[in-house]
Amino acid sequence: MTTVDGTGLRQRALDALLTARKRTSLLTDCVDDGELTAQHSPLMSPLVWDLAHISNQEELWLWRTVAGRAALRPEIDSVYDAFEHPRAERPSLPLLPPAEARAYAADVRTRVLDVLDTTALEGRPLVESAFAFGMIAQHEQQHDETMLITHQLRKGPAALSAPPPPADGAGDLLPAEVHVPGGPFSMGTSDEPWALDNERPAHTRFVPAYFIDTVPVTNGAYLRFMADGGYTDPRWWQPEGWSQIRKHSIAAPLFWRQDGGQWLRRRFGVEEPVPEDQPVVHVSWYEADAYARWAGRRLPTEAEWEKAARHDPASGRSRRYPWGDADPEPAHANLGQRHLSPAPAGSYREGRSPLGVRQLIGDVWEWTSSDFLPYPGFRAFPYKEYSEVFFGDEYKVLRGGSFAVDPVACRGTFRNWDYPVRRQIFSGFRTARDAEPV
Ligand code: AVJ
Ligand code: FE
Repeated sequence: MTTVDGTGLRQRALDALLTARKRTSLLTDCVDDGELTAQHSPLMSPLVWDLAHISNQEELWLWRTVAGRAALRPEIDSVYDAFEHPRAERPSLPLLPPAEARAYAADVRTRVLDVLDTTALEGRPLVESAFAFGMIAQHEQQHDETMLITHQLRKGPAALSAPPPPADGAGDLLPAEVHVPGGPFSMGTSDEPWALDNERPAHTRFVPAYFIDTVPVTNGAYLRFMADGGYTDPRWWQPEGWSQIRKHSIAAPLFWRQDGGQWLRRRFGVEEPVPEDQPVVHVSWYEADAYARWAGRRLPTEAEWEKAARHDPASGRSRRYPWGDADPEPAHANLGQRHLSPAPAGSYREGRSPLGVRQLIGDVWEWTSSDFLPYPGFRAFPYKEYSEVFFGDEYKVLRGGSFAVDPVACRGTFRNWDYPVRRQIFSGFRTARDAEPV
């Protein structure tokens, strides 16, 4: 990566914390106290829970653990422990009211900036390369994405707005798929300073040759699946996915509605015709899997996704991003909630991989066929509840990040996971197929 000394990482940590807080404020200042404390969906916490949980984690890791100071409000820890209370229960907890949550957040942050200023960034794994600060900035950004999902689920007029994404490159004539040669590549990382435990360590994977879609599957393509009876033919569906769509009468992506002959979607309080050129979003793993089978294809494995995103055939090296090792700039990818939708398929020419695959980073999270499992040599760090307790066959891996992901929480190695039934998340997909052996 870009070489950064201790000072550089301290500055980077400061920037990341400030950027995250700006976004947290944007997401929580645009609605009134009633909306902050309401539960907009049983799938989500009240926004005011996320707000105080962000600061409780910051206090726990940076104030108490890194600085070794006493708990500021030990009595609230259990309320903000995500494992003690499922989301559906959180509205009935004794939550800090909005003004108190904001005061707590400001107090923790003032103390933490002092800790960042005065802590030697060496000697302990937690502070090496400012890791704990980077981890907490990523945690806040992840909850900001969660809060954006809550905004999407919330009823009523729009509270957020943003300009539409640019469509540069969307007019380019592109092949439908790209061939990725078979062979080994380096998956995961051992030297990305703020990579989380589940991205580590770097290890060699052999991946047979395959083809992968140049761009994510679009709404237009998905509409063809729907028009072809995709939701009414059990041949395309895993049994659990078929039961889910039957039980809940699912026949389109979440937030879509048919009006006469036209499909509309609700997006952050505004209804609009479904844009055919944009990647489909708000589909479950089962929907993605069914579409792929209908198309005579399959979802890529996690290793295939990462090889397409990071492998540089010229050097044989794995890079940090599809475009190289440079940190994401606005021209590379639709990240950071600069826009409130994916960009048209083909956009972000500058973000393409050496083999020409586009939009691997940003726009929509991409479902892969893989279960969320540890890499060989995995070690939980700094706590088992970030990744380890989720390993197994219950969760599917998503890659690449969405328009709602900040660059600090997104890279070629970053792994997200969720239940295969989930569709309120900013999830889309691309498809793949085996290449015939030569
Ligand atoms: C990695 C997005 C699945 O939101 O459940 C936030 C991130 N972990 N607080 C989640 C996380 C603890 C996590 N995901
Ligand atoms: Fe959390």
